[in-house]
Amino acid sequence: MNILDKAKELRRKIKFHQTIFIVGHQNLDLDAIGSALGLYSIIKKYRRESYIIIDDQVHELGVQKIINEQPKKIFITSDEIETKKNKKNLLIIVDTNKTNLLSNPEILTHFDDIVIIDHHQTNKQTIDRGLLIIDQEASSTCEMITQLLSHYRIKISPEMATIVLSGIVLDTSNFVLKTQAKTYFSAYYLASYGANPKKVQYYLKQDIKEYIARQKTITNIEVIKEKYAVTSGGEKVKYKREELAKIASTLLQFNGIEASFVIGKSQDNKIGISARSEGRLNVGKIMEKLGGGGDHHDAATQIEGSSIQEVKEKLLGILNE
Ligand SMILES: [Mn+2]
Repeated sequence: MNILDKAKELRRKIKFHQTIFIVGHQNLDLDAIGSALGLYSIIKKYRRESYIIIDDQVHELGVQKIINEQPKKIFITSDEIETKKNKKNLLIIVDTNKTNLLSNPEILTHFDDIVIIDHHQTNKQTIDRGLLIIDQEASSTCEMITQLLSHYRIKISPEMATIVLSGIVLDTSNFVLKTQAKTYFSAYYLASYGANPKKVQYYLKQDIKEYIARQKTITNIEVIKEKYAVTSGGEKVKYKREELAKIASTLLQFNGIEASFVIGKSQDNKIGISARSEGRLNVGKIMEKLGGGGDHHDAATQIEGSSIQEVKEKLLGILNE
C-alpha cells in the first residue's frame, strides 16, 4: 500500500482528534525516532497537541543524541498518558505493527482510535485494530513520512530533515537495501530542506567498545555456497536483537555475499537469528522454516530450548538444501 492512498484519511483523523500520541517499537532506532518526530511535525502543523511515548530506559547512541536535542516536553512515558489525554485522543504507532514489539503493549488499552504506519510485514502479532497503513515496498517508515511531508506541503527545519534522513540511511544501510526511486526522492526532498549528511553520519556513529565486543565475539564466519555468510556468537555472550541485526547488515558489505545470518543468545536466553539479504534469497522464507518471519530483505527468529550449535546446524541444513 502506498501511504499517499491513505493521506486524506490520515489527515482527517489527525484533525478530528485533539491530542495525538505517537509511539515506536521497543529499543527505538533512528527510523522509529525519526518517523515519530517527522510525524510530530505534521501534527504540529495542524495545531494539535502531541506527545511521543518512550518507555525504554536506555537508548542507542544516535537515538539518545536526537532525544537530547529536542524539547523535553515532547516525550512522555506510558504512565503519563492519562494525565495528557483530552476528549478525543489518537494513538499512532510507527515502525512496527506488532503488539509484542511495543515497550508496553498495555498502552493500546488507553485508546479507541489507533493508526499504524509501518513498512514491516504483518503476522499473527499484528495489531488488528484501527487504520493500518503498511507499505512493505518502502525502505523505512521515515521514507513514508517524507512522502506525507511532501504531499501535505509541510515545511520542516534542516534539523528535522536531517533526523528523518538518518532513519532512511539506517534502514537502507546507506541506500543499499530496499532502495527504490521513492527512497532517492525522499533523500532529495529532505536535502532540499537542508538535511545535513555529515550530521546523519554523526547520528549513525557507533560506540567503539560495543563495536569491538561485536567483532571479537563473532569471528567464525562460514560462507555457504560462496554467497551466504553465517556467523554465531558464543554460548555465554548475550546480544540485543539490534546488535545481531547490525552484524548481519555489516556482513552484506563483503564481496560476493548475497545474504547473511547471525546467530546469538538473546537477553532472555533464547537463540536469535537475524538475517539480511540483498533480495535474491528470500530470508523471510528461511526464517519461517525456523519459526520466525520477515520479508525478502530482513527477517529474524527466536528459538527456545536449543543451543547455538544446534540452531546453527539446522540453519546450515536449510541453506545447503
Ligand atoms: Mn524501520
